[in-house]
Amino acid sequence: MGTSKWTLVLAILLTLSSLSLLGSSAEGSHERVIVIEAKQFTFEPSIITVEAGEEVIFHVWTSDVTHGFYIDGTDIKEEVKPGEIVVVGPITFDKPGKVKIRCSVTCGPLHPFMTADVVVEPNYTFYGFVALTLVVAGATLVYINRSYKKSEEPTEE
Ligand SMILES: [Cu+2]
Repeated sequence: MGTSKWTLVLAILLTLSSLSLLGSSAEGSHERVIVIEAKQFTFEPSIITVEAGEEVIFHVWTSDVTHGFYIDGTDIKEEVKPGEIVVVGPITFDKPGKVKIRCSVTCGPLHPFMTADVVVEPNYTFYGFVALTLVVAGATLVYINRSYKKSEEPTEE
């Protein structure tokens, strides 16, 4: 009796965790393409919002002179020449927060100010799945425990 109880609990937990894994990987498996225009002395868009763990690919092009595309804290440093589209990535930003993109090719007097921000937001979908899994698992345990206690109560014959 005791063994089958725990087998059932284990089966439920496994099902739930694989479901949440499926959910989170489905969320992260598509690569998002973000097109960025470099021009004196800005990137367009200059604020790029991504989700933590999301896979993104940058397509960078320039509408005037040669620019650079450097992502702070990474070894990604590309040169973007007129008439070219430079594909950067796939790259994932794991830590919520802000990451700077900088022009790494001197392109004019305001070159040092040519930056963009990647705003990395927490992966709410993933945390939602984890929370849901825990709540359902907890409720299931309580329920199973109760129904077994009932059935183990001595019955009068
Ligand atoms: Cu530049």
